[in-house]
Amino acid sequence: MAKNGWLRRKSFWVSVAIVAALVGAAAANGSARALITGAQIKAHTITARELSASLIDSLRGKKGDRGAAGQQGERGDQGGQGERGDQGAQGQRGEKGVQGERGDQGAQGQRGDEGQRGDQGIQGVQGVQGQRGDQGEQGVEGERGGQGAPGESLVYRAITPPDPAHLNLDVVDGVPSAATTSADPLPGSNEGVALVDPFHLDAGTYLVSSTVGFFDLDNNDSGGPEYGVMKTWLCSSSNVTSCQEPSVGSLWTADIPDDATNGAQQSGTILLDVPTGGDWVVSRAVVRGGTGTYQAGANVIVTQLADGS
Ligand SMILES: [Ca+2]
Ligand SMILES: [Ca+2]
Repeated sequence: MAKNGWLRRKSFWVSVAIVAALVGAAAANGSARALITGAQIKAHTITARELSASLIDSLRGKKGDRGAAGQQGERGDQGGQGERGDQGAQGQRGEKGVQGERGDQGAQGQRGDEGQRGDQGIQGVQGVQGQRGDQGEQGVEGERGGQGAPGESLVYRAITPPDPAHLNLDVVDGVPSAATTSADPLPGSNEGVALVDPFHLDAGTYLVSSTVGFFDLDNNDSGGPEYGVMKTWLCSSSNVTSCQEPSVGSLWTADIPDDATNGAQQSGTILLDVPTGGDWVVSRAVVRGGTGTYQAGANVIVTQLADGS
C-alpha cells in the first residue's frame, strides 16, 4: 500500500516535470508554441531519474494556509459502567421516630411446668362466723350414766302459828326475860319457850335456815336494851331437858323496839350433821336484858344435802 502511494506521487511529479520542461523548452526556443498536455506524453517516456533534484525542488508545491475547522462530529456512544467505589463513613444517628400503634394481643402461651411447693403462709385472720346450720338428726340414745349425787331436798319446814290475841301475828306470848349477861336459855334452867315444835331428823347432812322476830307488844320498860335470843340443840328426845350444851346454833337480835308495834329480826343458816340413829332438833327463846315477858315467832326450813348411810 505505502509503495503504491509512493509510485503514484512519483508519477505525479514526473508528469509535472514533463509539462514544465516542455514549457521551458518552448520558451528557450523563443517560439510561441502551445502547451503539451499529459495525454500527449506517452507512457514510460520520461522517468524521475531523468529529472535533476533542483528541478524537482522547484517543481515541489508549497504548504497552504490552515483550513477552517470542520463541523463537530456526532456524540459518541455511552461508555461502560465504572467499578463500585469504596463504602463511605457512617452517617449521624437520625431523630427518634414516632411511637407506633399498639400491636394486637399475642396468642396464649403454653402451660408452664409445675413449680415447687412454696413455704406455708402465715395463718390468716379468723373469718366471720357463719350462719347457724340446720338442726341435725337426733342421735342414738347414749349409755345410761352412773348415779349422781343426791340433790337438795326439803325435809322439814315450820312456822309459828298466828296468835289471835295479838292481831294474828305469827308469835307466841310469854317469852321470858333473862339477865343480859346470862347464857339463857339453858336446858334444865331458864329454858325459855319453843317458837316452833321440836322435829326429828335422820342421820345425814342438812342446811337449817331460821328467822326469828321479837316484839315488845306490852311496851315493857326494862331500863335498857332488850335482845331476843334463840338457841338450838341436837337432842336425844323432844324434851329440852334431854338437850346439852353447846348448842348447834344461836340467833341474836338487836334491841327490841319500844313502840309496841315493830320487831327486831334476825336470820341465820347452819350446816347440821346428824349422827347415826338421828336426833331431835329443839329450839328455845328468851329476851336478855328485858323485863316481864315478850312476844316472838320463828320459821325454820330444813333441806338435806346428804344422807347418813
Ligand atoms: Ca321495852
Ligand atoms: Ca327496847
